Amino acid sequence: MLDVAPPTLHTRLRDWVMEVAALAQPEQIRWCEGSAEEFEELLELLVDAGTCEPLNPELRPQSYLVRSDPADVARLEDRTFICSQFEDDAGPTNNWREPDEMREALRTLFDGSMRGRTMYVIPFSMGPLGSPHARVGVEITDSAYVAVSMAIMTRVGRGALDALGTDGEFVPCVHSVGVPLVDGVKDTPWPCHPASVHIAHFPETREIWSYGSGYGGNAMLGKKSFALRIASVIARDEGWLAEHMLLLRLTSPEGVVKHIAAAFPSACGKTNLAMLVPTVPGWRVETIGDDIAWMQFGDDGRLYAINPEAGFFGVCPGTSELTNSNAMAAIRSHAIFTNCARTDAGDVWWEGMTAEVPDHLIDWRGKDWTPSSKTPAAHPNARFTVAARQDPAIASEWEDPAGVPIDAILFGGRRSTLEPLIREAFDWRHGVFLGATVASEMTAAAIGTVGRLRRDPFAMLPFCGYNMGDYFAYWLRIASERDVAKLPRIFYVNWFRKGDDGHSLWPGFGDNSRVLKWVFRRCEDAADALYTPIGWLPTTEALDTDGLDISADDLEELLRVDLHEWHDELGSLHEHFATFGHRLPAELAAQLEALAERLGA
Ligand code: O2Y
Ligand code: MN
Repeated sequence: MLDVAPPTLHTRLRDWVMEVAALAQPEQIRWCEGSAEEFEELLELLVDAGTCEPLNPELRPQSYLVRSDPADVARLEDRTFICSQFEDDAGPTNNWREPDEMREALRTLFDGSMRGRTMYVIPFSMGPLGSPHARVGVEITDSAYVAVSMAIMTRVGRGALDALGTDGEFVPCVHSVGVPLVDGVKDTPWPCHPASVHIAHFPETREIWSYGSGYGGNAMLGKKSFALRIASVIARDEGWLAEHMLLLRLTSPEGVVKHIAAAFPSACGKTNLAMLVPTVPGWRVETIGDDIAWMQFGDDGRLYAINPEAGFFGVCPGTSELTNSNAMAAIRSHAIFTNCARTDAGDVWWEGMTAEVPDHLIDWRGKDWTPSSKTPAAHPNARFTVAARQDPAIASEWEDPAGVPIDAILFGGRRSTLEPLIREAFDWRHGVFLGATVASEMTAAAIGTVGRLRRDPFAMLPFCGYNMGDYFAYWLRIASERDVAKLPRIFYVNWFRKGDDGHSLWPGFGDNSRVLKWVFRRCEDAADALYTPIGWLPTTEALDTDGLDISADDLEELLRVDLHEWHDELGSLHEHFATFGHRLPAELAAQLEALAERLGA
């Protein structure tokens, strides 16, 4: 095995790297430094291997298209495991595996799994370098595609090693595509081993092992695996929060700034909201983050948040100048596209990108495609990977080491019925109840039947590294341990309600700024609201609909609380809470009873 001198005196890190190398038996080890030259070199390797295809530099400078194996296209929740010592500590919403058994299985899988390949060692920081809230991880991978993706999505190299010093804590993350190059096996553009995928998390020892998939959240281990699953455990133990939330900065026409965190299940438009261009005159939205927030209480009793990531791994289909012009500007150059279609001119294309559909494309599988084709040109989970600094709406404070103070937290999901456009929780505990009951109708990005309602508490169902009942209790404890007057206000939004005939009642996108304006004014105690059994709702006058093409009937329907439908919902909520058994906090059961009482049930 070809080895180079490790660029660190951190003995534990060096020993661990050699241990993994002894197991996986790579041909060579390469420590990543995170430089531009290294990035270029890895991309060249990927082009030579047929993994990456350069796009036309005149249309999409310094950008590449990647096609994954058609069997490796999304996060795999049923192959994702929480390996806590006790099953009850993983809880009913996670796939639990006994840690020793999983270690044994992983030892077998990883034994020689990197033969004939380069083993990349990627030291990375989640959070701005120098921030007291940042944490270091080290990912070992045999995928150059993962190495370049991590270089965009995190802060890789010297800075992370310096933050570690000689004995700092790091989260070890091991990844292999699971295709050793032995016995004449020829490499493929997207090596993977779909039949044996394992994404295993060990919350007590804070380790991550991922095998068999090279795609997104399965392989870029800084993102969902570290920044959510493992970080949620670290956060619980240390008194902070690791959440599946976007972060945005909202400035009013008077120049007053508020920061909003929002948790929506996958495929509910977090990136679009984080990059929103307001239609309400005088208001401005800037992005802090589009997917993950780490939040800690400051000495002043307020909650401060950082975005631990450095890039966006955004979904392409549906992204356009109309739905997210900031994302479109961000990906104009220096972007990696995965599973998009390619135009004859050498650019990328996906469903919803332009009103006009090209006459001919090469689809995400590499096949000829025309508008009469029966399958989509781009995979529904096709993604762009791009540095956050390329977003024209990125806030100047997005890397503030201290984080930004949070004024409001939004929960939400995709529901075509029942859920009004916006409601405000009565208080923090009621807000936790709203978070605990988040539900969304499923789309292609998540596992399951499209259209079926899935409860996704706090949008953390696939990402909470411990028992969700304990997670609820942890959120509830904040109300007794903190000055509630300084806590963010909590809201629940639904952009997706439909009328009886199936038409969307709310235009969404830029017009969501109208809802943000009401949230902002509520935080100033300057907007009217109506008391209802499910929370405070805007009066129709309090919601700014100036210049909006919406009928009075549709507006009324958007804000209607149908007591019969809510009665029916109680059964589903009881069933949901029953999942958590004795770990469900009594306070949440009481919140449900109180709701039933308010509904007159
Ligand atoms: O399939 C994947 O690996 C992508 S999933 C994803 C990507 C970016 C942000 N969020 C998500 C998610 O599933 O929540
Ligand atoms: Mn997400």
